[in-house]
Amino acid sequence: MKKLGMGLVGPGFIAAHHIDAVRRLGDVEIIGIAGSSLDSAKKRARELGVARAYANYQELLANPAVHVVHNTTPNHLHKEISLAALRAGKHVISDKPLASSVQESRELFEAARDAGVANVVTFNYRGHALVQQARAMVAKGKLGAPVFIHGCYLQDWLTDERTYTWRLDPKLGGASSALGDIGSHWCDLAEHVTGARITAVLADLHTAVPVRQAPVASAKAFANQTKSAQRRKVTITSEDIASVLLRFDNGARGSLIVGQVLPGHKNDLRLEVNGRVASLAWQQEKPNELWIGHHAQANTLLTRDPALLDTSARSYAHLPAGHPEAWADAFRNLIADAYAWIRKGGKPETKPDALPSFADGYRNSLVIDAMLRSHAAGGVWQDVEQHRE
Ligand code: SOE
Repeated sequence: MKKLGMGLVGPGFIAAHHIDAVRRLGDVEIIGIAGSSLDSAKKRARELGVARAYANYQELLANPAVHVVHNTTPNHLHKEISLAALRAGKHVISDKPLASSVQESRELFEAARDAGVANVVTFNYRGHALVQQARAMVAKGKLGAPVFIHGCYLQDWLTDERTYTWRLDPKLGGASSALGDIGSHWCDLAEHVTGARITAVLADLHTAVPVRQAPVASAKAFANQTKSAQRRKVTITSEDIASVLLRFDNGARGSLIVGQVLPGHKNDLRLEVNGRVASLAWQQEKPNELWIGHHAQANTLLTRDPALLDTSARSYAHLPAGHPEAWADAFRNLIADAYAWIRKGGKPETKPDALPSFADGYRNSLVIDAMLRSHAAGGVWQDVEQHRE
């Protein structure tokens, strides 16, 4: 089988995981990395054992050996680079959120549709075997009709006011910070697992740390920045905590809390679905367990075991029970689905069911936008603009 060539633009925190996931596939050649300068690209290429470094994304796109572009740049660069890659006829795997605004996301969705290539947005939590199990259970009616869909995505890496990230700058991160960065994951996951669409939201956003002492040098997510000597004062306008009420198109109600300044919560993403017959709950920090709740019989805890999973979820589990699989494995599953789609030509009809596309990224940005509008209107219900291809 002919090897596909991949190139990556944006050598930050997540780049290593894209490269690692692609390496685990075995049949993809890593051609090179582009950064904002040749130096930064060279440094990252050396660290990750990648042969070539490019001074800019244009040079990488000009290489015909690159068939697939992974866009791992900060949000404000997503549109420009993904569009250029699509126009160059490349398949594109973009980090989430798809872009900085609804308009940009729409443009990208339309450009990808018109280009007829594979287009993927990394809502990677879909790649967990027990997430796929949960989705299969809801689809097969094991829970009865879902009535309450709720959860959280809580982190603490922005707790210290001496920590700063481009995600907090609306010009670089987009209008929303915590909601766009991690609330977006939860909304995608809730809709993916339940098959229900969020139709209306009521949101209350807040900036708990309104002034930060930012290190002069920019840093990667989760990096310890407290030791930096040179600092500048930055006023923060985007939210670091949010509470949202939700209504779904199947009549279900729900709620979501999101925050990135919450001591003790590292990457605490939880989703619970209560149906009329049974409930389920999944936590990304305990990804090998699925809680299944009953009213008139004992609750159960399903341990990830390929033999016990729905056939649709089995291919997302690789190790026997008792050998935990986690974040990197789920990320690899998403990338594996992406390349399976690419090998089939990237046409909509061959997209693997669990794989999030630019259409999902666009839809997700409509949901986050409704939350921002709800808050800006003083906390009133806002409809989510509904979009289907
Ligand atoms: C930082 O909040 C971050 O790396 C997000 O950007 C990722 O999407 C999330 O999965 C983990 O946390």
